[in-house]
Amino acid sequence: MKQTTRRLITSALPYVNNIPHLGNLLQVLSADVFARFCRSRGYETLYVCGTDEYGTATETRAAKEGVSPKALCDHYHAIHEEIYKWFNISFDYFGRTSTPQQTEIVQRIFKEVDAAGYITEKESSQLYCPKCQRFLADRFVEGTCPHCGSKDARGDQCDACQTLLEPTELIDPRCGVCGSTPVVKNTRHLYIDLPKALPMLQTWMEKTSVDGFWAKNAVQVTKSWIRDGLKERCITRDLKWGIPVPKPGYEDKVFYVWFDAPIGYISISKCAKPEEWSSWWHDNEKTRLFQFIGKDNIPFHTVIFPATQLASGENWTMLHHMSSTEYLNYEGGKFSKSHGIGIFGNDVESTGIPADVWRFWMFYNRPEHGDVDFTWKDFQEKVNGELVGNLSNLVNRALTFISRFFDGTLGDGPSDSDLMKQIREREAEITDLLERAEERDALHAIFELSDLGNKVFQETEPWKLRNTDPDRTKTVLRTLVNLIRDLGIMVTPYMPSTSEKLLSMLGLSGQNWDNLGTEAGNVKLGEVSYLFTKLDNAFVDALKVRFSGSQEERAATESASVASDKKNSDKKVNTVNNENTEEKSVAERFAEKVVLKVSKIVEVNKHPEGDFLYILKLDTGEEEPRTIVSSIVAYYKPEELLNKNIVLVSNLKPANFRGVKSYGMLLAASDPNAPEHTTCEVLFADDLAVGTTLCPEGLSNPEGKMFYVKPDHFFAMPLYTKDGVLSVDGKALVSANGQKVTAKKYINGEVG
Ligand code: B3M
Ligand code: ZN
Repeated sequence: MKQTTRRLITSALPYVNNIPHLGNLLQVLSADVFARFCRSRGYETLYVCGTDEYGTATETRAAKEGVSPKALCDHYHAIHEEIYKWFNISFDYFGRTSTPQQTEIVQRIFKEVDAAGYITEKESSQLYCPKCQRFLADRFVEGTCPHCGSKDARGDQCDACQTLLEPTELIDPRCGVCGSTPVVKNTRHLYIDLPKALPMLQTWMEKTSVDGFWAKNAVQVTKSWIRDGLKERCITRDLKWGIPVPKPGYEDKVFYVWFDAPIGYISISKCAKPEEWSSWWHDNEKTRLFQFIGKDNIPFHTVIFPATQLASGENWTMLHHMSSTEYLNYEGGKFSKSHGIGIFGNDVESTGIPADVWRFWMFYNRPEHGDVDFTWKDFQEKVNGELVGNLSNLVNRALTFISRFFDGTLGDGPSDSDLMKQIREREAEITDLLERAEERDALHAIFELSDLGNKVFQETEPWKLRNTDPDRTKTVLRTLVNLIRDLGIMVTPYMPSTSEKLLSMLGLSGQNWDNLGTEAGNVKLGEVSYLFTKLDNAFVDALKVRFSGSQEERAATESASVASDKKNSDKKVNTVNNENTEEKSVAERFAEKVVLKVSKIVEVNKHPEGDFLYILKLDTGEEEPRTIVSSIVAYYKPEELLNKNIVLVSNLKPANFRGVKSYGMLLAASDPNAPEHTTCEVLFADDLAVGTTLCPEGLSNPEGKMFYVKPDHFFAMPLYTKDGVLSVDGKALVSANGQKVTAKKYINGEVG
């Protein structure tokens, strides 16, 4: 049914240089469910999101890695895109904030707000690094904590004693980038006058609280912000990576990232719809703005951004529905990238668990009413209990029965009207819940309906009834077909691939929300197969270990699972290529990500703490020798290694092996058919000069490969020896003048 209002949907713009973990993924996923629901229900829908790229964090990180902020953003933006694609997020557009459109709209809004008298100026003193020639953001000043004496305190806080600090309180402060001593300097900044905007804001809020719908936490946080009194908020920063402030005297400054980020929703819409964006964003009649964020972002979306919009004097589309979730934690703690704890977007794929299963768990447990803890035990229980035991079971039992005893078709005839009435009533409730984006409750209600289907099947005992009352049997089964079809439609937003599979078993396509509760008619079943498989204990236990440790531990255990990872990655590469022929090939990705360099072993020592580990010193042709740790003691004596040339993965993320840091890994082949860790042949490259780099045949290393490749990514590459030649995905790895590396023992082997 074509709806009269339309839906403008946004999910919080993720910081570009954070790899999102499951908790961060909640927002894009939640908005995706809502967008898919809206499309199925007949709303004109625009779902936009993109990376939030400006600010101190990006600028400092880029400086530390020695690349431009733009290059850093390009790199991470691509990673985000890949992750969301894997999760099947149906953005209408996934953009970024570092665009000319963003600059234009941010500057325009600022000028309007300034002209309307909502901008003030203030002078303050701030730490300045004379060497870097820049003011230092609080958290990029380091020094000694005045309270506990910890030497690693930051300008905003001391992690050791948890005290909040002012940067000028630090003893012996140093610049977080270059280490030199900063000085105190005066600087002027611009502020947005929120107290002055308050009356406008309150008038708007009274209206939205009637028309719109805000999550409880959003209402509470916003109320307490206003009750505590709004303050003027600084909207400029002394940085280079940001949007220039178009005001005389502020040529060296840029806007604070939180001033520009929410405006990103608007500029990204402009990138998505260069012609129509303005009609989406200047319309409070027909357009409803639904925003999906985490609770820590509430005041920026309910106070500061709306105040900016109102102060600009334009008739902006304003927030209508605020869906702000609580936190998702991991096994009783926090996700931590640096400690390798928890599941991050870029390693979910390697678990081999389909995206729909992850999506199911996320929504079934969406933290709508309080914080939620991801535990592997709960994951296993919910998947096995609900997905397999409830939904998949109903579909399989009922459809297999119809296939077997009715040849896949029940013919025209009635369904059970009482039961249909019950089903329709529940569906109306589910629709209402989804209209308000109460996705968790709606999904629970969907599974309750599925449960009802199982009960009906069980109580009817069609396997007996078909002999005594075949007509009644068909009537009940037709009702179940209607119900299964409806479940197929209702899970579309949550599990799009599963929905497609389910509906195709019924021989149906092109179904949408309007079909709910109608007669499916005389369907002819296609092939019936299982929707999901059970997660067994051993599998889940292994994953739990894998995601619990430090990255170092992960790197070490991952090298043991090269073989199985490789099989997965082969599959994954094929499906990706089928879906999108423009996708980069594996060899291209390899060339882009991995640096292989011929290096000479100049020193071999046993690791004092590790029986199987050598500490090798390498000449890589660079100025400094390189240390790596290699677990090949069992296979080679020191004299068999000394002065030999090997192939080094030279940009592998450094990892600790029992206290010794390893800056890379040498390549060795093994017999793919032998048990793990029983065969090993180091790939010697004595014919190749030290410093030679290797690249897949026909490709060249794009210049400036300055990033580390993560062990997960590296070990997912299908690297092996084929007819004796070191190859990746069917392409030999060769030097610029065509030299190859060969294996003597494992002619067709695995390489890791
Ligand atoms: N980038 C914070 C975050 O990723 C911030 C959101 C911006 S929304 C306009 O959690
Ligand atoms: Zn400095």
